Amino acid sequence: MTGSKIAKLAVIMMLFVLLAVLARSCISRLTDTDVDSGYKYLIGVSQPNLSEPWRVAMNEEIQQEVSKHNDMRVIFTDAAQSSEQQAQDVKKLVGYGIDLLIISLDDPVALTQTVTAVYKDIPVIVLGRGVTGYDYTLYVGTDDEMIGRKAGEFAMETLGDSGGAIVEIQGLAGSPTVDDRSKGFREAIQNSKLHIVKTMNADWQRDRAEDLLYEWLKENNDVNLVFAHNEAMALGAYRAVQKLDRNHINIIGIDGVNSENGSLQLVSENKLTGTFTSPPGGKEAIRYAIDILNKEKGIPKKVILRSQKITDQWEDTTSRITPSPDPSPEQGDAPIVVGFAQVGMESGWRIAHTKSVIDAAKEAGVQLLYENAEQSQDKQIEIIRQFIKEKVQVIAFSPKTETGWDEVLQEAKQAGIPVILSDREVNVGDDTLWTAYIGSDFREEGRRAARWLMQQAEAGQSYQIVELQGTAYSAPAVGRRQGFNEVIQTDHNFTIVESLQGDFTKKQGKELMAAALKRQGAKINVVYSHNDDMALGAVEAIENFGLRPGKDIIIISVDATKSALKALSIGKLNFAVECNALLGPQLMKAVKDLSEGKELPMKIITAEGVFTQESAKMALASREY
Ligand code: GZL
Ligand code: ZN
Repeated sequence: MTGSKIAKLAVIMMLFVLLAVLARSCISRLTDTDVDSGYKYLIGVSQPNLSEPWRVAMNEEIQQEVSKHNDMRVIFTDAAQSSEQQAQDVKKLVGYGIDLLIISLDDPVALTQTVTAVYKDIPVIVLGRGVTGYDYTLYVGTDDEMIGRKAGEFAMETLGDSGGAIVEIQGLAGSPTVDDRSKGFREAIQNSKLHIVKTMNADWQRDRAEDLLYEWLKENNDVNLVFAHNEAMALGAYRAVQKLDRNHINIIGIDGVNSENGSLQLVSENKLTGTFTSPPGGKEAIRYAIDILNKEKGIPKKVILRSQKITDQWEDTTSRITPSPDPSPEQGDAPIVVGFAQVGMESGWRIAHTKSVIDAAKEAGVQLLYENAEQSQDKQIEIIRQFIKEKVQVIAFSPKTETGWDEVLQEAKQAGIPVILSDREVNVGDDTLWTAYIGSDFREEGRRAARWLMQQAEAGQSYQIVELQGTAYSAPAVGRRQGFNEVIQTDHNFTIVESLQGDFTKKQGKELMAAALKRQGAKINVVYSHNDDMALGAVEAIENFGLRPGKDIIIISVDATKSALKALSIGKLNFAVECNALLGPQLMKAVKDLSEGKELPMKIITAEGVFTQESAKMALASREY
């Protein structure tokens, strides 16, 4: 090629590169007119890739929701499956001066420090699959352990009593999403005749799943079902099975898109036996982003979306308020009637919770029928039955225990009355019997108590712990015990010498602690109490015994009500994990959303902190409860 030709080519190349750079920058940069048109908020969205329909749907939902606000702009980035690139994308977005980051992660571990760094300056919403830690404003997505468990139950249903051999195709190794989905699945099948004969990591990618499974199937015949952690890998599995003509093998996926060319179609074409949708959450992310940017109160920590099982008998389980049968003109603006069956009056926390719900109902113009079950499950069931008879439009309650509600919730469902769980969860066979749960992550509360104890412990010192449990079989007692144990069992210096059955009352805390001191004496150096009232009872018992609470014996409590903060500030308690009692506003928002026909998230997990003796002194003055 002659010299001049080369020169010409070089010029053309230069022009091309220049154009490309210009084009790229103007796609991602906002033109000045945008700024003049007075947009107020700039949202950045960072995707790890767009190779799954689920992620494309996520961006579409975000775009759709943003376009309803002319004061908002959004910039999307796509890291094409590279975690390094995604970290770069986030830096670039922050460089553009975004007001809030929405980030979805395939590799939460690699991106944690990037998210933590951004979270120091601007709000961050993590969207989609699980995330590590709590360094973000809000997580919107699914509960990975629950979805894994549902997939396991579905696998058992599919293979029946004869059971069978399963290949598990996991997403990116190390991601908490993978651990949780796998954990839920394995727990569900553990006592069945289903067994996992092979686990492989296909990093969420369809083609990788196809290649890995194809190679493995060539050498192995004994497979009845493939469980893939997302729908792209389930599709890859389907292609491998097809190529080897082994299509008796069932395939179950997750994160399906509940749309025409999504999961519905794959199942109806018999490519998948079934799948569990993960609502992308784009809509919810933008709605909460607006509340966050407008500094609304009561922003939750996690919003867990309800996953639908899609098989050939799919039925829509979203529940809405049935509009009152014949809204006559004067009835048209009649207030919504909500029946609230409160569990009791056992603690300071409970009084604050009740007040929060009653005040919020008044504020929202909701007619609240309030009844108190005085810590009796039978009475609580009776109250709910009464609400059903009175045809209230929503039932809300704080279930005393996790189990024993299937029947009465079935009756509420039959009557078309949605049920919202306020504060405590239930354990029922069919979780569509309740519409939404608004409350805490009790296991995390227990973990926080244990983490603080271990952080402040003297190296090599051993700790004998007395645990005062809350109401037997109640969700907070079960969760706080589980979470605390999960952390202290990592270090043999921490031993629970006695775990005593309380019921969240001060009286019981005092009696139980006095008895434990008689048995164990000064051997006890830590008390871990599931709530403040029992902890304050224990304080009195310790003083009567002649020891100094908060000095001779470390006392850790949960709730962080005002009385606990007072005890902390005078050194009689050492640490309090907050359990947010102000659930009224979020309950009434959920009731309003239902009345407007909006679908509710499955769980709204409240944001909560912790208190040391120092931070309690500062917080006391402004403490609402
Ligand atoms: C927790 C709540 C518990 C409190 C106790 O959300 O259910 O019940 O921790 C209360 O104080 O009795
Ligand atoms: Zn707006």
